[in-house]
Order: sequence, then C-alpha cells, then structure tokens
Amino acid sequence: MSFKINRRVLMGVAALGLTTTMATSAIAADIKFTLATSGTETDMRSVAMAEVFAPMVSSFADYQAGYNGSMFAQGTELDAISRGNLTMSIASAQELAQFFPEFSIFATGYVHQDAAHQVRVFNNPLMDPFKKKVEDELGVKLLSVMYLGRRHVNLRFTRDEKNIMTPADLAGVNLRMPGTDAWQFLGNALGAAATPMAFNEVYGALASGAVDGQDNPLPTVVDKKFYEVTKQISLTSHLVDLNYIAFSKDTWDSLTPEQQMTVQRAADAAAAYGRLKQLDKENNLADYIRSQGVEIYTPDLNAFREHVQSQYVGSEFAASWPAGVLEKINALGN
Ligand code: KDO
Repeated sequence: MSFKINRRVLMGVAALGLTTTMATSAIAADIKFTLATSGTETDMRSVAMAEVFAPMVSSFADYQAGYNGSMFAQGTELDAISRGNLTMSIASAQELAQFFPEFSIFATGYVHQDAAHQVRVFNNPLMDPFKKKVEDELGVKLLSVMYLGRRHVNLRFTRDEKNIMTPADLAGVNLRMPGTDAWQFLGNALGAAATPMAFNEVYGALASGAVDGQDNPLPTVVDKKFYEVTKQISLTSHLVDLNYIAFSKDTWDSLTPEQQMTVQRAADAAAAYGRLKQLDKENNLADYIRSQGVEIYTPDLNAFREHVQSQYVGSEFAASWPAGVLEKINALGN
C-alpha cells in the first residue's frame, strides 16, 4: 500500500517535531546543575565551569554557580551534595579525607610533581577504589581533576625581618591553612603553627595581622589580591594542589546515557581548559606580584621537602594509605 504525503501532512509533521523539540527544551529547563565554590567568579576553575562546562550541557540542563562560599560554606559542599541539596562542587582531597582518610595521600606535601602528574594519577586504575568508595558511601561522583597550582608560603612581613629559607624559619609563624585536618597537618609539617580559617576570611586576617601568612598558588594571590596585604612569597611549592569536579551520583543516575557522556566530556573539557589557563597564569604572574611590592624568592627546597616528608612517615595519615598506592603515584611521576 502506498500513500501520497501531501504538503498539509508534511506541515503537520514539522509542527509536531517543533512542538516536541520545544517540549524537550522546556523539560530540559527542569534539570538544573548547581555548583557551590568558595572560589571567586574570576578564579580560573570557576571560569572554566561557566564558560566551558555550562555551554556543553545547556541543551538539557541549566547551570547555576554560587561563588565565594555564598551557596554553601567552604568544606560543607560535599555533605550538601550527599544530602541532595547541591549538584556539584570543586572539591579537595583534603575535604574528602574528612570522610575517607586515605584521600590524604593526594593532599600530601611534595607528592604530586606537576599538573600532568595529577592527570595521570586521576586517570590511573589506582584511583578506581577511591572513586568507587566516594560514589557508594557519599553519593558523589568524581568526574575530573582540576589544577589549582603550586602552593607557596606567603607572609605579611618582609624577608629582611625573617628569611623563610628552611622549615626552622617558620617556627612560631601563625600560618593560616584551610580548616580540615589534612591541611592543618601540612601547615605544621612545614614548620609553622597552622591556624584553621575559611578562604573568604583570609584577606581580612592578613590585613589585621590576625595571621602571619597563608599558602596559595600565585594565581590565587592575584585573584584575591593577597599581594595588597603581604610582603613576601617563599616559593616552597609544598603542594601541587588539585581539586575534583564532584557531581551528585543521584543526579548522574537520573540522566540518560547520552546526557551522562555529555556531562563527562564537559567536565573533562572544563578541567583541561582551566588547567592550561591556570598554568599560563602561574608562569607569568611573579613579576606582576613583585611590582606590587612583594618579594618572591626560592628557599632551600630540599630542606622543606625532606622535613615535610619526614613528618608524614609514621603519621595517622600515612597509616590510612592503601598499601602500594604511594609507590604507584611516584611511578607515574617524571
Ligand atoms: C584555600 O582555602 O586556601 C583553598 O585554596 C583550598 C582549596 O582546596 C580550595 O578549597 C580553594 O581554597 C578554593 O577553591 C578557593 O580557591
């Protein structure tokens, strides 16, 4: 049996298709991905999520970000995701270590060597048990690894008053570190007296003298204008720091396979974009920071590396590391 498809029928089919598309788009608006970060809107990781991730998922999901801890306070984001109150965060290994101590291996001083090493580790099968545990027990899926940068000791007093060349030079220095145990341990392992404080309180604390210093990568020093309230940076490079794009497992499971693939690709693209941009900033900001009156110099890196690593040997953190993982991480290095 054959039948002629006339113009009227074609117009009807086209209208139906348009209606379906509009309906799908309308349904798409029902899916909203919320991201909470203590970072600023201009931080490269925030920019990567807004300018790369969001457009790639926009055909089926809206994107809404809360910056500067405005949506959820720093350190509470993973719990919010787990409770179904948030879709995404730019999580740290230190925050995950609060739930799963073994994550402290990725937050240990002088372990990750550079951005590429971070990617090799995150994509290596050694990560599978870590990722599975976070999904099964916290309801969070770690999509990609983001590069935050090399953390250095940044103090509010000049080098002439006190050279920070070895860990002994940090004795008695009140160094602000983020609030979790792994961060506090690292600050003390550097030789300082670590003080817990939320990221968005750091500038004021440096300005008032409530703390003597902080530790963040050069791009953060510029992004948060820490150079306005500090006088020196000792390039300790004590942690090549990373974050994970953390995503709600429940939301993930509600997506179609095609949508899941798009979300994964969008996260990988955003992480890659942010990594390149952050590396470029990191390699080109020292002179600008110096122009703002901040001394930048290289300390005795061997002294810092040996001292910090010695503090982890026999520590509660090292005791939580699965056998053989540190060796695998080191083998993936340069
Ligand atoms: C910070 O509080 O110093 C820190 O750099 C810690 C990181 O893990 C991460 O939370 C970061 O803040 C925020 O993303 C803001 O840059």
